[in-house]
Amino acid sequence: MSNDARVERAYALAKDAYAELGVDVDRACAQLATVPISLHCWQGDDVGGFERVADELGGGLAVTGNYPGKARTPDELRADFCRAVSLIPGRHRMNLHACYAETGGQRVARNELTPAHFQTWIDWAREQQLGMDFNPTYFAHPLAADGFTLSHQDPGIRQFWIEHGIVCRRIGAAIGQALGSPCVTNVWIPDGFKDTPVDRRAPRARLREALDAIFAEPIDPRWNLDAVEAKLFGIGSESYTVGSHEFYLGYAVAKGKLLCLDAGHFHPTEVISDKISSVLLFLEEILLHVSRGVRWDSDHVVTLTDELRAIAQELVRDDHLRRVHIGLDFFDASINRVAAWVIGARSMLKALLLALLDPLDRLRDCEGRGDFTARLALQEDLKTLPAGAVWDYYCLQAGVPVGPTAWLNDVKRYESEVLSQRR
Ligand code: RNT
Ligand code: ZN
Repeated sequence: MSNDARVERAYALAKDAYAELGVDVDRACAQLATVPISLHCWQGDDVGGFERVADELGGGLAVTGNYPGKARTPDELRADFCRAVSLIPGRHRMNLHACYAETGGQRVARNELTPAHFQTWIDWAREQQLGMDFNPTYFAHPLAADGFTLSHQDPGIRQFWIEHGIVCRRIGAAIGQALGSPCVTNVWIPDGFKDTPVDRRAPRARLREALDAIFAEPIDPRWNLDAVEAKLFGIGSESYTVGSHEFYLGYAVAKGKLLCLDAGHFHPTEVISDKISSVLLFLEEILLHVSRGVRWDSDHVVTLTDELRAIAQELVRDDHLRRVHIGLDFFDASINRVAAWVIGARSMLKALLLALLDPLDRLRDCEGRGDFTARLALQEDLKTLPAGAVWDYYCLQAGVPVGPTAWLNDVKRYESEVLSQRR
C-alpha cells in the first residue's frame, strides 16, 4: 500500500471512531486550517538581530548552545524561515523584533526607525502570504545595559525608550496596513532588580507614565494592536520586575490593551491555561507567547505537553480563537534552529487539533449532570483515540511531509546543503 493510501485508510477509521462520539473530524480539520500561528523570527539566530550595537543580549535573556548554521543575514533568516514554514501545515505569521531592521549598513538609532527599515520584510511577507507581528527591542543595547529602560530613573534614557515605543507602533501600523491584517505590537521590557528594592512603587509609576506616552497617538486597530507582556523574574532581575503580572493586567484592563501571557513567565506551579478564561472576561483580545518553562528557563522549544493541550482546550472550548493571538516564544541554539521552529509550531497545531477533536457536548453533559466519574473516564479514554491518523491526513491535505520523520529528512537535507556551508 502506498503511504498516502495508508494515511487515508487510517483517517477513515479514525473518522468513524470520532463520529461514534459525535465529533465531526472534517469540520475540526477545516477549523484548524483557519488558525494562524505567529512564528518568532528570533529562534532563527539566537535573538541576535542585525544591529550589533551591544556585545551582550542582556535583559536577562539567555540562549545556550552553538549548533552550527545560524542565520547571519536577513536573507539567510528569511530563507530558513521559509524552509520551516514549508513544513508546517496552514497559513501563518512571522513575528519580527525591531533589532532585525535593515538599514543598508547605516547605523539607525532605535528611536529613529521607520517603516522603510522594514520594507524588505514587508514585501517578503506579502510574497510569502504571511501576516506579520512586531516588537520594540528593549534589550541588547547600551541604554539598556543597566537593566532599566522605560522605568529608568534618568528621564533622558526613559525618553529614548518611549520614542522607540512610539516609532515601533507606527511601524506595526505600516505592516498591518501593507499586509491587510492587524499587526500585534508587543511591549516587553526587562526592567528589574537583582536584589530587594527599597522602592517598588516609583519604577512602576514611571512605567505607567511611559506606556501612556507611547500609546498616546491613536492608531487604527485594523492595522496595529498594542500588547503588553509581564514576567515574574529574569536572570539578573530575580527579586523584582517592574512589569509584573498585576501591573500589566491592571494596565491592560484600564487602557483596553492586549495582555500578553507568556507560558514561561509565571511561578512554575502557575499555568496560563487557567488564566485565559479569567482575563478574557475583562479584555477583548489577548496575545499568547507559547513557550515552555524548564526550571529557571522560560524559553524551551514548545512540545505537546499537558499544559500546551490545556491552553488549546481553553481557546477551543470557549470559542476564543478569534480573540486570542497565538505567538510562539522560545530560543534554543543547541539543536537545528529550523527544526526547532517546526517542532514548536507543529506541537501547537497538534494541541489545537486534539482540542478540536474533543466531544465537547458529551464532556459538558457529564459535568452538567455532576457525573465526575464519567467526566474523568471520558477525559482519560480520549487520550488514546486515533488523533495521530487525523493529524497525518491533515498534513497530507496541506501538502507538507507526513509521518514521524519525513519533515526532518527535509530539514537534514537543508542542513547539509545550506546551513553547513555557513562558516
Ligand atoms: C522575554 C519575553 C519576550 C522575549 C522576546 C525576544 O522574557 O518572553 O517576549 O522572549 O521579546
Ligand atoms: Zn515572551
